[in-house]
Amino acid sequence: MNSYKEDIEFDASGVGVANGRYFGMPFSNDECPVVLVSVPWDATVSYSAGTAEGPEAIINASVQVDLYDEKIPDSDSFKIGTDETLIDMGEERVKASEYIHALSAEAREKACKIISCLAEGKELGKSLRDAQTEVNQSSEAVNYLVEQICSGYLSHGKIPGVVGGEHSITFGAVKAAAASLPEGQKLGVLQFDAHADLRNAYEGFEHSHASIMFNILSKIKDIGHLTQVGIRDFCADEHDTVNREGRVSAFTDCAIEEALAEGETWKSVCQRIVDTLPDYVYISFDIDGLDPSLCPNTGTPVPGGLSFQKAVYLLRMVSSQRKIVGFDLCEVAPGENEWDANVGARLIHKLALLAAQSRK
Ligand SMILES: [Mn+2]
Repeated sequence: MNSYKEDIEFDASGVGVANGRYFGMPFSNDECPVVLVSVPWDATVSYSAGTAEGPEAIINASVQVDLYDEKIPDSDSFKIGTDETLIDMGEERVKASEYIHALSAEAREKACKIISCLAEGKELGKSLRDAQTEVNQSSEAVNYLVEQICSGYLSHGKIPGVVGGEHSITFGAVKAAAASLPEGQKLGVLQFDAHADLRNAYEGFEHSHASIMFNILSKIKDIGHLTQVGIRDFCADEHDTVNREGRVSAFTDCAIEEALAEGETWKSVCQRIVDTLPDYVYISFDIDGLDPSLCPNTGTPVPGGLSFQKAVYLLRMVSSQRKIVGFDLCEVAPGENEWDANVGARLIHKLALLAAQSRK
């Protein structure tokens, strides 16, 4: 306990207290430069589900994260908030995250039927086509809700950090971030991912996790550039899009490893990555951009990928040279033990600290 301030209940060096908030931090969101928004949505996950349980698992794991960062003075007194937006549901008011979780379960059930029908090579009948429309509508409802929540924090000068959920949860957050920029500025999106996510709809879902970057580029105004890092699983069409669309730079896992093998330093590669980005940057971190040993239960793991420290080194460089407007961490799926959520909690802590540093 801080002896000089008896009234402070929170001790950053002590054992975290599970209170349903990220890192067990008891502060009101007004006091926090960064507010984390849980979005437990995983309706369109194609391979294995579970990311809807990501935010809660990360909250539980986050209480054991050490809040001191050796590179940032006062990092252990840094305050991070937890969104607790309530929405009206007729008579009662429910937390936005609980509403999204329920909507996700409903949409997921429909999506599973559609995905297994398609996997058998069959055409969708009328009822499944209707179900597809409903899943797309639920996706839009979630996108809108996330956009509204993030816009609220942005308008109060805060940095929203969205915790997913599948990768489609990025849409509303990026839309809000792009709309918050000063006149004439364009948003850069820095994407850590094993996948390019540039498909034009996937399995019939317009807001599929596999289409998120396609949707951001085609449906959101004022996106200046998309820079992808760690990409190692993509189709020919997506590769084509990267080459054709002048706003995309892909630092594939293969290209990065090749550069390092031939003697380029990671510092130099990171500088090339940062140089592609405009002043204002949104960071979208799909956990599968990391080595799968750090996220064994994520939906679509791929061998290769960044180490934790390499990713953090790049985040430090971006945050020292650009302004971070918002960020997300998605595709964390808890397994039988706490490992995936533990890595996720540590990553979200670095993202929050460094985003705030970038605005100083
Ligand atoms: Mn992704």
